[in-house]
Amino acid sequence: MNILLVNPEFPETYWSFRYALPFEGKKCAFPPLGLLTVSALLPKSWNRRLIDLNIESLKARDIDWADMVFVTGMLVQKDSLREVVKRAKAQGKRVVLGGPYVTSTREELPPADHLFRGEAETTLPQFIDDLAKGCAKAVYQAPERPALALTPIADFGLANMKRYSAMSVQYSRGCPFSCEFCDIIEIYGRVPRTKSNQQMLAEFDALRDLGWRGTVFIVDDNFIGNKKNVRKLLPELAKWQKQNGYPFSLITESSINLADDEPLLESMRDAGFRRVFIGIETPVEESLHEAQKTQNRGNLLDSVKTIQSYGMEVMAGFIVGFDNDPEDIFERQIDFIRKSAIPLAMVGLLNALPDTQLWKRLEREGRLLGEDASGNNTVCTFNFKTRMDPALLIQGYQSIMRTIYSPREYYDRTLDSIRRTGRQLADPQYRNLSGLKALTRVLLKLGILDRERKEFWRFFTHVVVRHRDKFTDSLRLAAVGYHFRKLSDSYGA
Ligand code: B12
Ligand code: SF4
Repeated sequence: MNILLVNPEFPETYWSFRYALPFEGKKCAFPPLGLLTVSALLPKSWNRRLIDLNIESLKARDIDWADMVFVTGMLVQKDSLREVVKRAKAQGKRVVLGGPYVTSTREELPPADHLFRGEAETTLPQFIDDLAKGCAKAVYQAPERPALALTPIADFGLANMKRYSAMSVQYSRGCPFSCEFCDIIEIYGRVPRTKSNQQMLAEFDALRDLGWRGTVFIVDDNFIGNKKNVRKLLPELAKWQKQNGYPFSLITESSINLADDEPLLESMRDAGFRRVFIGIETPVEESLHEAQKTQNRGNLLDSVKTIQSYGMEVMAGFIVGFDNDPEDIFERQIDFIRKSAIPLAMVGLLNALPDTQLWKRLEREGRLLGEDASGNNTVCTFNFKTRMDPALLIQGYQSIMRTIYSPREYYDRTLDSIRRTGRQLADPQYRNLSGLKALTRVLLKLGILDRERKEFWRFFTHVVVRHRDKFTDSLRLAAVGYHFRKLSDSYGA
């Protein structure tokens, strides 16, 4: 049996890092872990190949080779996903669809042969059984969410590792909080399930054995969702990192209450966590209350500072468009972002994702505009009637983007972040030749060709004089800042 696993194309968003990746000589930020996991659930005797449309194109002969085509996707990938299904069907192939889009959408799906809603750890083995008996079903939905003890080590070797800037592993699924706009809790549940320490160490071993060195993204919805287990895992990770010479620089996502637990922060630092993404959303208390984001309480700026003081760069999500947003929301967001020293501030417009609490409330209030959200919250569209005039919201949103990614603002914020995070281990991937190439590309593009080169040299000089230990990290941040600036420009901000 030949299985072709296809990851559809992403549009340009913050997370595509499309303008930053060429500096590193990479094509895509992260591999599609869902598909690599699905691959590991298939019988060992089956042949499999991965085509990630974010690094290569799908050719007719790739489809020809396959007996079945497995496609994944998020909402933002739906156009590309539809195209892949169309092509595979046109070539007469059996098509299997799964992933977050298929799981959560209410839209009509393309004509696949088999749909997998939810996680596949129990349903895929069932499908393989049914297929052998000639009675495979059209839709598979597990009666309950699977224990992660059933999740095999992903087939990392299937991915062309050289083309990605980071590798991904997953420790837990689900989040204990109940933010109104969030679809994580609808898809993956409110009881965080974790892998065992042995499973995690085996995944780290697997990546090390495949030769991976550099960034590893622990792609949890909320890494500290199950604090009891995380506390037991971290010392083991720290030990592993030390024994292996710190090959991985870790990134993850967490709720902001991480700042209230300094022993946990200390363990994360020791285990090699260098960046953490946090959903801050807004500095406006009434809007946080509306979003049921109860964990974002107290002085959020102080919480960010505490996390940074443990050597972790804070990245964060921000949202405008809540019913309770005051007229000066845009200035308040800019002010917060400036004071927080968060270089990568991902600001988006509120969108109602299918089946979320927000979606249900807006439906009750008759405010839905009848379209699924695009999934891309940086595109200036709404799928519900906003309280604030939509034109004002878009204008304000663009003014935030224009301000926070203007080179002076961005570099100042980045220098503040560098100061606050203090001395840390260097990112391993920059110790080699590819680091040298990246440096040349950054100097050429940002230091010579770019119209904002004066600001770059001001930043660069500061780094060389005062923060030489953060040199490679600074180059990464300069490249990412360029990506955000280009993106803001392309949105007309
Ligand atoms: C890592 C991650 C990313 C990474 C990249 C992931 C990648 N390359 O695929 C980055 C950071 C780039 C990213 C970006 C975004 N992401 Co994201 N991301 C995640 C996260 C946290 C983990 C994904 C992962 O690897 N999971 C681990 C695997 C094992 O789980 P899985 O993919 O669900 O796969 C299982 C099942 O779904 C199923 N399955 C999956 N595919 C298939 C296929 C077949 C054929 C079968 C049978 C089964 C199957 O089997 C697997 C095992 O059970 C998820 C949340 C989550 N918990 O999954 C959000 C999530 C997928 N992202 C989401 C969103 C909204 C985004 C962004 C749009 C955010 C934004 N506003 O910009 C961007 C868009 C990307 C872009 N470039 O433009 C949403 C998607 C919502 C939706 N309904 O589609 C999620 C669910 C989280 C959320 N609510 O924010 N993301
Ligand atoms: S903390 Fe994050 S993952 Fe958890 S419910 Fe809120 S938005 Fe969703």
